[in-house]
Amino acid sequence: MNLTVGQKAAYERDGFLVFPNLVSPEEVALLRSEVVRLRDVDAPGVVREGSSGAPKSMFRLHEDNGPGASPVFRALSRTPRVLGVAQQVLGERDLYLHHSKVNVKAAIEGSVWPWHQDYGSWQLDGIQRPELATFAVLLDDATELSGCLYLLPGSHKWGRTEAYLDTSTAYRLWSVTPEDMKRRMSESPPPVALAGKAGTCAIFECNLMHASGHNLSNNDRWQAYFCFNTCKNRPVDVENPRPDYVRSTNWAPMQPVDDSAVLDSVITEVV
Ligand SMILES: O=C(O)CCC(=O)C(=O)O
Repeated sequence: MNLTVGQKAAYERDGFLVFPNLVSPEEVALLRSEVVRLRDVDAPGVVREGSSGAPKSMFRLHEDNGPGASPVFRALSRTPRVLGVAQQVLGERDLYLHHSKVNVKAAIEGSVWPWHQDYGSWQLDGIQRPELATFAVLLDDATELSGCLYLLPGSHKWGRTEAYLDTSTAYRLWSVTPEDMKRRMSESPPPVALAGKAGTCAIFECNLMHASGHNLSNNDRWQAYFCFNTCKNRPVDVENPRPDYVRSTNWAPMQPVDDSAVLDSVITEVV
């Protein structure tokens, strides 16, 4: 899938692009069945929250080994629609996934993601330059009530903003302080809600401010994320690196597959 000149200019200006209906209803159904298959797996890459112990995040779906491995998510991450778009916005052919995950924002209980830049965490992983992009896939119809993602247009141009470790949510997150965000937002265009039908996708720059609210609806809000880095920007060694499921050490360039590979993928036994 080739981005148009207009799309490339919009990514440069706003820091994100949205693609309605990029993933078909049949593909969404298959991806959702994978989330159901994997959500009870007891793996280090599953972060739970709430009285139900529902997963908040399930990591490392894209590899071909490990308890959370999914051939369907792996295939999707390598299609021209996903890998190809990431290659174009990052201007590099050789990419790998720093991590992949599904955020399962459970009905009523699924909680907030404070305003943050992904590079706030990834810099601490030893990644030297903000040359990453995150590809998001809506696996439900996402609404403002169900805690859809918000993107702040143009905020990637601010560069790195000082982050603090917010420990108030199930997933400890390097976030931007409320004071900084209030000041920044008073000078910025309004946030854009990534609300829409299941199968809608977006790609956003790693310094783009984004956040989402609590899920007050009676439906879960499931969303997949593929976080692409360029192979030449792989992290340098750091003391006490985060686990492999969130800071991948598989830096081999991803090999593309056809778009049809998602529906063609079969569940094979994983090691
Ligand atoms: O899924 C969400 O609502 C937000 C996730 C997010 O911002 C992140 O994982 O960095």
